[in-house]
Amino acid sequence: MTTAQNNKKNNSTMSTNTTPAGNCGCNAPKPSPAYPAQVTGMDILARALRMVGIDTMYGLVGIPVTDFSYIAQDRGIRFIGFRHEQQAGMAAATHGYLTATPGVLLTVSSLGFLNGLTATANATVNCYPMIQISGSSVREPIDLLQGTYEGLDQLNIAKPLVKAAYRVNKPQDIPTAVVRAYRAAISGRPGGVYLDVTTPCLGAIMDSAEAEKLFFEPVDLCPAAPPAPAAVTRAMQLIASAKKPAIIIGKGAAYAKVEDKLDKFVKATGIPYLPMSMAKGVLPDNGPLSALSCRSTVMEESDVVILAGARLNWLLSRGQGKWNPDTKFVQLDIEPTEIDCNRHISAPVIGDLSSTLDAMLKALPDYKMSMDPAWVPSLQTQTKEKNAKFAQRLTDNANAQPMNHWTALSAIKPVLEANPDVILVNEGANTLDDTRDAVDMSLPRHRIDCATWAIMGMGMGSAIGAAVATGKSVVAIEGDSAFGFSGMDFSTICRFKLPVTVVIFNNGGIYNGIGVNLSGNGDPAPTTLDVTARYDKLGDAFGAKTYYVTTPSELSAALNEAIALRGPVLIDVQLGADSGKESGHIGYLNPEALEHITV
Ligand code: ADP
Ligand code: TPW
Ligand code: MG
Repeated sequence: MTTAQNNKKNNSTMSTNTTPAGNCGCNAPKPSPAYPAQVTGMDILARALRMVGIDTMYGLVGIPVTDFSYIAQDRGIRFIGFRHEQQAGMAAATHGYLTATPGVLLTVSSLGFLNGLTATANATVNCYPMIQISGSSVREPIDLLQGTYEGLDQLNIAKPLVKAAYRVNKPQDIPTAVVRAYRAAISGRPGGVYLDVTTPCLGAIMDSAEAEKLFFEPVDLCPAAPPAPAAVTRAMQLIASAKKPAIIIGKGAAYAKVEDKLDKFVKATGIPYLPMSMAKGVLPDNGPLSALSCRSTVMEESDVVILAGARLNWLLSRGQGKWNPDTKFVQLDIEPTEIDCNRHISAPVIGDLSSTLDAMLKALPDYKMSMDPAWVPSLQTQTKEKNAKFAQRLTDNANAQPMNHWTALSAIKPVLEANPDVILVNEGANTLDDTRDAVDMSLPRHRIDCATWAIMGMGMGSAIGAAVATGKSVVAIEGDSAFGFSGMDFSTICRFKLPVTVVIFNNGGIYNGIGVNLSGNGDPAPTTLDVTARYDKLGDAFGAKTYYVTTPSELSAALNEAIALRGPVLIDVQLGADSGKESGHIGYLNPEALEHITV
């Protein structure tokens, strides 16, 4: 009998009591007095997680967390087992982003911990709330470097990469540790939290009656953080004085679920908006006040820009470059240290966006806007022109053979726009940029991509997290290189029979498949993959419905069928190897030295 089975038999006391928090959903009968009155740290951990409302865990198990995963599953925590910890972490992060509660990742010690930590670090950078729980080995030989099993000083390695890191050494501390990790993940600016649980702590035994006293009902796990009234007044005065104002909506606004409040504010003031990539759809991309196609004009001409849950980071040229040096910024953010980090912010408003927008909406009747009446019409005219040009580009490429990115997207765009409730996951270089530009979003939190770090290798994990957290259909549009980072976890989509369609744009490489090996030694060029690879056969191996498509009409039919199927589907889209260009070439730093590079 495994420890987990043993546990199930002997230690039911913890799982059968009603919970103080009342939100764990365990409605089992009262414990029988015949049960041995002892529990392990693993029981306590499972119970503590349920008490704060955790109902799903993503992970990959082994020593020392296997038994814990069985216990947690038994106690009503859905366990989604992955093939690689990084992907389980991406799933947990996406779960956190979409639900505004921490996603949970479970890893084993040493390499499993490190594999998962990449995703927890990425979650921290992106302000997604998640908790990585990792088993760790016995501490004493780790600290003395005595070569213990999977010995690694995990807590200290995690610290610089996460929002907060804790270690729990004894079962008595587990409920407190879980609540602290939870609060750290979602309070203020959300982020990744590391919770180290040592093997002795997991395996320790306590009397149930004593353990029962450890649990408490945490009050207000994510408190509102209303802004200071003076900050709201300062911001409103500046906004009311603006001739050419604009709102930049970031994924912080998507996370905060403030679409209705933003909509009210935009409608009441008439101020146009511009979404960042993952904020597409918070307000409709093609709404009358959308300035999505006028990014340069906003940067060059707006006199007052409101940043709503968006950082002035590299994705907004750090407020430099094209930006008008006279533009004044209002920044609505929960994180005070974000203010002035790249550019002077005239009116910072620190608070949670929901409270902040409430305060701004309440103040609005006291102000009269001074917007130039020609500003919005000029953006609308420009939008029409830009969109017509863009549509022409899609039409011009619609029948190209072999297909290029635009051909494929001319087929995909109408299908996705006719299914607005499908969540779109997207990574790659050209595959990312072109899909983002081509597909209009009309619902919030329906676009998840490689985001702030522009990392490859979020695709399968994020698609799984999105499908599990929402129950919605997901379409992941992946470059062939991007897919390679997480491809094996397509099998996880299949094992859990998730409604996820993976569309792979195969142009045979990173950026494209026509790189040239300058040495002539016969090896592939650094950017070259395999344009003849049949990714659909990988899907066949795991029982997915698969398609190999070479024309836009095949692609459109396949995608429609796939979405209707609501199960695992892989569509291998054959592009030409010459489709796509290198992005972010650093040749401008030294044009002469790098001009011979052929990608
Ligand atoms: P994008 O990439 O879409 O521009 P960023 O990730 O750069 O978005 O910025 C998101 C911002 O939103 C962060 O500065 C973060 O502090 C902020 N944020 C996150 N949650 C909230 C919230 N509930 N209220 C206000 N600001 C928030
Ligand atoms: C973790 C560098 C940026 S974009 C990209 C790589 C490897 C792949 C682009 O090729 P793909 O798309 O996906 O086939 P397409 O349509 O342009 O051909 N390692 C990590 N992150 C990043 N960003 C890279 C490498 C990179
Ligand atoms: Mg490619």
